[in-house]
Amino acid sequence: MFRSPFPDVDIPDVTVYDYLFASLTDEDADRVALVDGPSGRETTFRELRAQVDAVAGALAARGIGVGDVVGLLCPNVPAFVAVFHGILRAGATVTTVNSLYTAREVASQLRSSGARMLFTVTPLLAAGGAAADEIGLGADDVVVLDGAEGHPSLRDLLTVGTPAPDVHVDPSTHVAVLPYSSGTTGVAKGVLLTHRNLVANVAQTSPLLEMTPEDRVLAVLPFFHIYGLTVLLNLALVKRARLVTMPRFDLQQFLQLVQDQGCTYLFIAPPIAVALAKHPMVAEYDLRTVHTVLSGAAPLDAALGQAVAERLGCRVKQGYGMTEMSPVSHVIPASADLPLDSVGWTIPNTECRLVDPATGQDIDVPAEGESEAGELWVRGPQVMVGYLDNAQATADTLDDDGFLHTGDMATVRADGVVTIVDRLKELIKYHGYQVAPAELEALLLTHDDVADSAVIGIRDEEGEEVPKAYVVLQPGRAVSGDEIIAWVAERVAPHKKVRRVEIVEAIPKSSSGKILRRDLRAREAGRL
Ligand code: 4UV
Repeated sequence: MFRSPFPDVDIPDVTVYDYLFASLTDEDADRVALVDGPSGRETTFRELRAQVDAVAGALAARGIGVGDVVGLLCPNVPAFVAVFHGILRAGATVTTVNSLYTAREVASQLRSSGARMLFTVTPLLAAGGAAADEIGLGADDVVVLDGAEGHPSLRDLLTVGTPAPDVHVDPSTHVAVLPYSSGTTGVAKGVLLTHRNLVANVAQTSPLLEMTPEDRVLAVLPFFHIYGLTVLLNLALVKRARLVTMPRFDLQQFLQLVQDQGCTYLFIAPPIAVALAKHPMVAEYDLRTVHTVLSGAAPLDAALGQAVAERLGCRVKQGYGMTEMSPVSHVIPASADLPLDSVGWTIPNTECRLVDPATGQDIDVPAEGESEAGELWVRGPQVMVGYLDNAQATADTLDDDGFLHTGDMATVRADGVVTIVDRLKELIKYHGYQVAPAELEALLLTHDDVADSAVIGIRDEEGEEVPKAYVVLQPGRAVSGDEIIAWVAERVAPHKKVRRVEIVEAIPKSSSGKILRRDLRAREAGRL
């Protein structure tokens, strides 16, 4: 076992709202909290807090509070922030939904989480409205923030006038957010994250990321994903930094906003690093205000990270996390000079084990050099309570000692620096987004011509991880791989598309019927 090399930090025993807003000074209240990138519209901390309180009051007036789940299907716009924190302030739980989801996927999450209301925006109303309809929510339960015929709008909620309720919850047990993650195996499950989990992870990363009130942070990574929610949104709010929101990634708009808004701190995933390092358009903008870039959500190629640092003249660091850890467990501190292929040190208040998956034996921190690889286990105040209504998946992931088994293989150096070297679990990451093989396999089995299937992640020509399906056809059928690709694409969010299909005679399986993914991976490796 090894601990964080940093001293423990104090984790206040408060709700997320109190942590972010209770100590807001008059001076800070007049600072700009949010800038809507496309329009330039600004919201101060005072205005934001008033909106959060108003949303909480309006929800309380509708009878929404402790024990209720509310869905939030919304891109990065300032209203996301008012609504997200308003729901928490009302004592309810937010389930954040990927804004690229199809109606089928939104409905599945709303149903699983037991959502009683949905907040969305006009461009996503087709998917959100159909999903809400499917699970039996009425038009009045679907708030369309920017206004749509027949639905309440954010303006309606802000003018209800009911004061925010006095809610008393135990931050250690009360679930604040319910993001969905497939974890190490199976389909996506609700991840129970408490107020304490979220407060802890901000408090733990805060000393290492060195964000200040002078920072202008570009919010392009989605707030609905836990990386955007904790490290971007909540950290920037507590630091009283300025967040510039971007609803979707577009390189030109990204560069324009960095230049026009004087952004200083960028949170990215590796595909954005590729654009920043290689795209000719980058040279046309003045990006000199940027001092720090943090990449996470998928492995960053060290040479690529270095190229970004040199081109932008800034420091580039890497963080590692997982939805189930709220999400951060490791990060390269902003001012530390560590190899970019590492994920830095274990953050404060956190302990790790590296366990050989074959033998179950602990791998020790070596006296010098780097250890063998083992599965990374993590224990700390940021680790989830468990999965919603899924005791088995919880028991498979969280052990009796409180260690979360990440399903990632890592090494540790004598000085405690951790490097993620491989993924043991089924999960595929496409552009930093989760793709659960089990979900695609289940979907493929509903295709009339498909008898069996298995999905794994393979590397494409650019080294990008992409989902590949092995498909066994029903006898006498002759559907092509491209037809299957197109059929799946109609039913899932773009990042979950199957991008390669191979028709095979049989799927390799164990005697108990489990797909032998290792065999499929070995087969792919043999082709390289
Ligand atoms: O559950 P999830 O989608 O969660 C994330 C979280 C990413 C974060 C969190 C905090 C940061 O400071 C930060 O920089 C990034 O992505 O997916 C979890 C899985 O994604 C892989 C790994 O397999 C996790 O179990 N992953 C995430 N970050 C890295 C990574 C990384 N830096 N290197 C390699 N794999």
